[in-house]
Amino acid sequence: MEPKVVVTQPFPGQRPGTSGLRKKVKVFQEPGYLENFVQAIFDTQKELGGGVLVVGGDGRYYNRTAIQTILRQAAANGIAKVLVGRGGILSTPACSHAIRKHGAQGGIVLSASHNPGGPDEDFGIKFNAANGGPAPESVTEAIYQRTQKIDRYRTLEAGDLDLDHLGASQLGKMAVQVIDPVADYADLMGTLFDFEAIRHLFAGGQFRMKFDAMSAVTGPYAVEIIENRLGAPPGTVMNGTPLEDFGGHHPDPNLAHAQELVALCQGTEGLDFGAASDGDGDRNMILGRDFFVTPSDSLAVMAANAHLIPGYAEGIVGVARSMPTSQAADRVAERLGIGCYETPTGWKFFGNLLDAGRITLCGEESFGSGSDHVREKDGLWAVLFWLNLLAARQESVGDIVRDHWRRYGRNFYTRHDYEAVDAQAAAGLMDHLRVLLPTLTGTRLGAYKVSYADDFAYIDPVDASRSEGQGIRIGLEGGSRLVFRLSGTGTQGATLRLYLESYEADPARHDQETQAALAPLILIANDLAQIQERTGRAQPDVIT
Ligand code: VG1
Ligand code: CO
Repeated sequence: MEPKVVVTQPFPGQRPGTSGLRKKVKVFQEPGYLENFVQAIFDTQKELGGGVLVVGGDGRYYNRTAIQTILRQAAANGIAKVLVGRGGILSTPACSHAIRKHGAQGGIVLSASHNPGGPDEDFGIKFNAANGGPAPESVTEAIYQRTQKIDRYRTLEAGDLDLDHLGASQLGKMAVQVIDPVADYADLMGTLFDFEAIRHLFAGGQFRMKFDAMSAVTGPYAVEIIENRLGAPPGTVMNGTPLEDFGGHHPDPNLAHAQELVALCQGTEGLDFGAASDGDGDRNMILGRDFFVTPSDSLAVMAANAHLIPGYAEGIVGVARSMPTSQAADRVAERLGIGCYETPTGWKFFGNLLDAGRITLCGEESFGSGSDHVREKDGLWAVLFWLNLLAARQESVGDIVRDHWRRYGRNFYTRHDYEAVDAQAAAGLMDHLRVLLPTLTGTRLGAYKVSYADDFAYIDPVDASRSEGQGIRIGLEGGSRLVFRLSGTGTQGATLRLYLESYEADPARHDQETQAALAPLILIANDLAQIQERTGRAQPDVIT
């Protein structure tokens, strides 16, 4: 096993987006593409030398190949030990937990999350720091800068390692340990939630639920936790076998992509509880019978009810939400008298707040929620939180949320995505809005007066780092908002995201249909941003 140095050339545009570097598999297959990025991680993250690294992915196409490449490079770059999930599998939250539990210096997560998988679909790579969380912008920027200058990478002349059996082996001077991807994570969940109460809920035989793993990484985790440890009937977990192409679907837990599950929750025979997670296991969708819990509401309900969950019984210190997430959680934080933070999109911005003990819970509108138990959002954690809540309150999902609205008011919320639009047209649309911004405050948009309009910039309260250009925010009187931003996870053209929110205090008006309630704002937003003229699209591709 000889170390070797391979001469290489930079690839333009290896800049990580909202959550790591995501490209088509075909791009990652170009000779040197993955290797360059991995070498840039080792070149810039010096503490990995002589240290421990965790590696795992969501099992999508190219996962195994990429892991073997990374192992050879790690060995040639002086990493002392790599922990890798069996079969190359680690959900994103389980990877975060493994980094923290083993005191590793970092981790490499292989996933394109909710994007489709397969030879013609997407792949991704992300570096997580020693706190278990996605690297902060300073680190991702340093890695990117290195990729643009790189001229050689180190690897080892060696064959593939067996990743399918637990145990230790050696690659050159580096130790490799294949670890159980599920056990530690399942144990952690057992420390946070009242498993006894949830077991009781299932044992009663009345309560019916399904968890849709969407043929992605959470299948084995959900079977172990929900069926084996909590005693839900076999078959509670659907699509539970991870497939390299996720069965040809988008492993994206929302009303558009999890239709099979949505249908099972409808009507008088509908399930009491339906839940789903995404490709890498960090997202969640929560459904009751004929009831969809928006992720923004889910965060607010969790914050308001955290004291009912053993892991949070002593109360929560604060909450954070990404900027486009609805302001429902803010109202709970205000009433509890705890800290409340608005961060840019992407989990990396929660890391400092969690590390500094300023927040306990955080979430995003994009079906992500989590807590200080790891440093990633966590799909199954959210599902177990809701199960624990249902067991504790003995009420339906819908009743719990409607009760929440009565207490706090309802934030109607929707996101409209225009996918794969022309990148220049999308950039032009954002520029157009930026030009308008300074003229908007104090004027009227339809029936609404504009209270503020800005391009969101964030100063991290812990380390004072500054992030600019994080999306256009237009706040309207009465708590309504319009938010526009471009996705940082797509692999084709640009994706425009339009986020809309309005606030309704009157319980008599809480039962309106969401799109209808937001219709006036939808019109204003389309008009203001000239969406149809500029993108050629009359309708969004996905509404969540
Ligand atoms: C999207 C979501 C964002 C999320 C990110 C990663 O980013 O909007 O909230 O953090 O995906 O999610 P964007 O830039 O496309 O809007 V996932 O489940 O990678 O890890
Ligand atoms: Co994900």
